[in-house]
Amino acid sequence: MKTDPDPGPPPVGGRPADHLVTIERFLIDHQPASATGSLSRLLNDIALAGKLIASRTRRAGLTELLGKAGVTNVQGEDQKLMDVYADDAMTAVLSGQGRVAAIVSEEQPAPLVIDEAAPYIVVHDPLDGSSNIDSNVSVGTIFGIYRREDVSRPLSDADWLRPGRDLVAAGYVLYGTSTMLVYSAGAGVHAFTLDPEVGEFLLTWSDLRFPDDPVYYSLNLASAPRWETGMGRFVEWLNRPDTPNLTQRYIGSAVADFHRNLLHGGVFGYPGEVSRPEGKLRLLYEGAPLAYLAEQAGGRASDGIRDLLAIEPTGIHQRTPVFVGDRRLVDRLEICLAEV
Ligand code: AHM
Ligand code: MG
Repeated sequence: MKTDPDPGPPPVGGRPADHLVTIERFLIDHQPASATGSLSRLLNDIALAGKLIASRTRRAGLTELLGKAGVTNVQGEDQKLMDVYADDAMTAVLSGQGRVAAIVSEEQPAPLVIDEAAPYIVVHDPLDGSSNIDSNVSVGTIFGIYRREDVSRPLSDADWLRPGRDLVAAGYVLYGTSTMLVYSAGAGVHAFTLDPEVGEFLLTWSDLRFPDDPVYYSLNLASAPRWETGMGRFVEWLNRPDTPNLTQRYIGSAVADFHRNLLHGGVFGYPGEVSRPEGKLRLLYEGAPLAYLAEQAGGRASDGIRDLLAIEPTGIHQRTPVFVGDRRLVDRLEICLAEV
């Protein structure tokens, strides 16, 4: 493996904000003329949940919010106290507004029906990377939003078992050195930083694009012995002298790895393993929202064979291998996996 060549501050492929604008104002100014404003309000609701979760994560070490909740979720994973808090915060802000029909959460065994007559379905991982939280490492809330095709029909699996291609918006709130909300509603990717003093998300970057020259690849190489052979070909290609001068960075918090690679260029991957070909990450509320954002930023995502946004889910907690980020790197990965 190459040692880190210290690439210095690489370029960010986006326009820095040249004026002060809150997310609330930005959403209103950028919604289509025909829009009712309902989606903008829903994104604002999620921004509020982000503020609540950010405020708790900042105080987590002081308020006995570190550690396990003593229960496991439906996936058999230990729930952290902060997982539970973040899940409750999302449910609280998304309920009772007449906008959300149902919520699918990593922390809930089944979809939570909120309002049968409402137009949107929200899928989310309330606190991605939460195994890192006790070590003060960045975590984030990942979300995706689907619009129901027919609100007069009773809610059913068909409302949420939908490919990422059907998303009308997606994004994440990253709780890192600062709190940042990144979203797309189909017209570019925009990033806002929370000013904790005034309690507002303020525009930082608009129209984020993956930079032309990728810098990072993010793979947990400790798992390499368990991957299928095509992955070895890809890692070998990444490290060839004639290939881009990439360095390896892996946080173990997919949302944070994705964010760094979006700003500075690169690819994140969580492959399947020979004995666990489905990998670890969840399609509906981890893979698909990040894939949607990647495509909006000029990148793409794949499960190694097909476009991640095209996969039709068969279960809400379905897992999938995920490769997401710089378009050419994801294309190359698919070539390496396809070779026999
Ligand atoms: P989580 O949703 O329970 O936090 O698990 C998902 C996380 C991802 O954020 C991260 O990429 C991955 O698990 C890390 O797993 P590993 O330690 O196997 O590399
Ligand atoms: Mg997660």
